[in-house]
Amino acid sequence: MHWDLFCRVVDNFGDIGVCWRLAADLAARGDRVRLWADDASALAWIAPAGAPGVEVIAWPDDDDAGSAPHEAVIEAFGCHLPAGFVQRMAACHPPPVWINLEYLSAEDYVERNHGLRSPQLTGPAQGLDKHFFYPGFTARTGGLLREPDLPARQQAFDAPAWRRAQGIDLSPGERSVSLFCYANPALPALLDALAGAPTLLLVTPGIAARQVQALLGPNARPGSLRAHYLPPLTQPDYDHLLWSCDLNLVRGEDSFVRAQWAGKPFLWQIYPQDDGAHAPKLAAFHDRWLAAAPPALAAAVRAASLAWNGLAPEVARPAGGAGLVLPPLADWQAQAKAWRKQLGSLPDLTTNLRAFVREGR
Ligand code: TRH
Repeated sequence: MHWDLFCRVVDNFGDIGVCWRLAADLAARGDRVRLWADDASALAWIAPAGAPGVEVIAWPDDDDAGSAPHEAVIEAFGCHLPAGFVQRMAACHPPPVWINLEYLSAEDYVERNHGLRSPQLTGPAQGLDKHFFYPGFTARTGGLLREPDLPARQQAFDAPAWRRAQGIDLSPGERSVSLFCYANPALPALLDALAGAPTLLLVTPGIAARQVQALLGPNARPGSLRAHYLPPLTQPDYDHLLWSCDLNLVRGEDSFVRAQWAGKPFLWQIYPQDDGAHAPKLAAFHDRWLAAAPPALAAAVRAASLAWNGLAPEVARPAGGAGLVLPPLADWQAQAKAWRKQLGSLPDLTTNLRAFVREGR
């Protein structure tokens, strides 16, 4: 199969990160992908070597004479395709299967809307159908990106060797925690919670590093917390970071999914929205994620997640406490593996997408 995948970078790295991962997964299965991106600059560190079968192309001008559309066209995250390209889609017989790949959510509307057809009634797209494709956590959604060889790669992974190769020196008895976050007022509380045991904090570059440096400063905090500042990692090496750690702090969409495939305890900082829409989105994920966990653990993880996202009810703050209490990692580890097993029983997103297009032709 041949795909046109369109990506506009809104901000941060998830739009291009998700689109790259999808393009590389399609190509690894023998397909060919044209990835049209308005800003592919982050691929220089996310995927410096590129991938066979993926052609990265600058976003076309609306009126360009442009390429003939392939049999499947993905409009990622509602990025609005160039009008000239849509006109050429409408002139194809049969027209391409046109898919709007939506943002990931655990909310109920996803199952209701997944796969819906949207007839286009006006403009250059008149007569075409667009289909909504929702990633998700259940069999009635499009599923999650998961490469077929992921479990084998995880099985073969040698964490100490990888850390040595990265120049990460973990002391005996020290736990390792990765940090990838937005600006987060709960970071001091997290550092306080981590300082309770010997901890090496592996800090990703950018906003996470700036916050930790400001908080730890030259006189590292009392207690047993120390920081190691990472360079930008490739996507495979970011996976290796998640697999090597005892606890992962992730954000956005793609790292959030990768933390779940890592099968390690994690806290997700959801992309904050001014209208507060992120709160019910986080709650919906908690409900699915923790449904099968022991009730006491579920309550502790939910409380820590709400605190990390600045959504804990004030009354929940321990009197005089840091306001963020981490559950015992051993109990949490069992829940993380059980959740990964549950997700792993579902077809992955790329498998579902390819089947959807085959049925639509
Ligand atoms: O960067 P993000 O916050 O992106 C977000 C989300 O996509 C969110 O849905 C969207 O609304 C918002 O942008 C605009 O987080 P995310 O989704 O985890 O994307 C980061 C990507 O960068 C992911 O593919 C992992 C990758 N990455 C690396 O490859 N190496 C690294 O060192 C790090 C820190 C990340």
